[in-house]
Amino acid sequence: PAPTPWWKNAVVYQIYPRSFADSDGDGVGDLRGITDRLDHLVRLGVDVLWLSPVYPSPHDDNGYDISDYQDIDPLFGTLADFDRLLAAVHARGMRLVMDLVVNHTSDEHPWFTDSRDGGPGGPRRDWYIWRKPRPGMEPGTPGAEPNNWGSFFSGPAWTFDEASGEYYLHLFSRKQPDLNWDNPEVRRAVHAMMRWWLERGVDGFRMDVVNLISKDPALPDGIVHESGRHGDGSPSFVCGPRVHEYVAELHREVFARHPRTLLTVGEMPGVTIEEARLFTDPARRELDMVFQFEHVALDHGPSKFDARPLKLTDLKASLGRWQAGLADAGWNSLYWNNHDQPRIVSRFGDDSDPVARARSATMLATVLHLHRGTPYVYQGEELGMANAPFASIDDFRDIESLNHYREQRALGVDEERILAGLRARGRDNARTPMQWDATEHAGFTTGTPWIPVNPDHTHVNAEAQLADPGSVFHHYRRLIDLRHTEPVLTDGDFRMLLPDDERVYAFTRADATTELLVLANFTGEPAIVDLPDGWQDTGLLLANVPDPGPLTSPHTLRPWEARVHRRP
Ligand code: ISL
Repeated sequence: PAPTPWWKNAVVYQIYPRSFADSDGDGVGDLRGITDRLDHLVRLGVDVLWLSPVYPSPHDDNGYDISDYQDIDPLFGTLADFDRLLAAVHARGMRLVMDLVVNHTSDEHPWFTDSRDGGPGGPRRDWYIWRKPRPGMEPGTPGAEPNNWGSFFSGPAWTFDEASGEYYLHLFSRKQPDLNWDNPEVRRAVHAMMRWWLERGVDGFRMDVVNLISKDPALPDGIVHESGRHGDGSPSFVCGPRVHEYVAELHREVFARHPRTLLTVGEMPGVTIEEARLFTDPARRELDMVFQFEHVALDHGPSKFDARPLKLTDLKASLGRWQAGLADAGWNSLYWNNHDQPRIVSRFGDDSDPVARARSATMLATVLHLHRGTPYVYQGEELGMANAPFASIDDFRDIESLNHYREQRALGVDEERILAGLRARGRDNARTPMQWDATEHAGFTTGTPWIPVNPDHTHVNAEAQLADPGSVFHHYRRLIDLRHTEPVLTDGDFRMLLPDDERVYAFTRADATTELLVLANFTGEPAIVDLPDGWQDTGLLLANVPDPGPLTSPHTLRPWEARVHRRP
């Protein structure tokens, strides 16, 4: 059999550069700030850093709208700063992967301004997706869009260009026009750009919405769900007709030509298990792993801002299905948080008092890190950072939240109701500055941070947690260490126990020599659990409570308790 690829027992740490560490006092994090803080990541023990976008950008969507793929935004530094960061990462034995956003560019990218200004028939017109207005409608008026699709960030997915009388497609904001991947020139330009970064020394790519790059060229109207006014275009672009052809071409033209083994991750909203297997079965030579969203879409109604409590049995069913579905082929990412998700301790745990907070944060970490797949830690998660106390709409920065607010207000929805949804699910929860210490701006900046730091940094911060062996940080460090030292975590079979229990998450991992049992109480009350045979008094590998004591049958788990046992 082929040797196990290095990324199967690696842990990835995601950095959102804007909010990690600011070296020059302008209130925005930067590359030198990251370089200065690398020792934090060495102590934590992670293997790979994934940087959210640092390329030149008008920052309509915080850098996910790129206007130059081969440079660094002056806000974050220079290419020389980037090379120094990369060398410092490599010198510490870690690797660095770039965020690759090629479903769309910024509307300020020269590819798009050429496409727009050259008009129909111009040399780069076909690099983007242009269509005429709906026949019989007044161009530029509501309803005249080429189809009824809504954008992910509210409003129609089309914007009218007066000069040419045509519309361009944007699945995200109007400043993020979608590239036309059916055009081979576009694909060749993307391949060349990716090779340029690999030659510079980066170790791979996290590929933004890469399962949305191929659209059904007919662009048919979508169904209008009860929740919205626009049509749902996703059947025409989620894992669209030519997506595997384009991803396999990336492998052939870029990844396979490179001498080092890379990490390639496909971020894929709406991907099914069947599709994920196709993308990540090594025999098909497409990608190493997917990053999918099913488990973070269980606790809301038709709109993501319609927050509802999680049913633990739904979470187990979802994660369990993915474990089983990729058991013999393919690979998945394991995560609770990223820069688009509210903080997990506030979402599936309890951030209301210090003990419940540390317990629930470490319980959640234990459950996640003991699954099969590659674990991801999002900056601050290793401290148990929580959602922010946003008071009014003025506290939000994210285009998704601001557009949603405007749209809902225009529909007459009550302001407090909208704010409740934004507080629970808004992406800015993940984007408040990293909490390094208890000083004024948490050690993030000497200036004024672009978004306020969470006031809880006075007691939740890296400095305090490093000094406390019982902290969330040290629990994450131990979990990451286990990933490196226990082969059963990488390859062992996964078996879900107690699928119908609404309070306790339980499973085993097993290979030919070792078996692990994971028990986790997802509630703030004691929970009694009947053990499977033969686990009584087995060795304790890890727990998140003081004096955990031996495993009895039945066993009473304390509030938010998690423990891992090993046999033999
Ligand atoms: O958070 C979401 C909106 O509710 C997701 O649908 C998210 O937009 C989707 O997972 C794609 O995310 C990625 O691409 C976006 C960017 O805004 C996100 O930050 C990025 O992670 C467009 O580039």
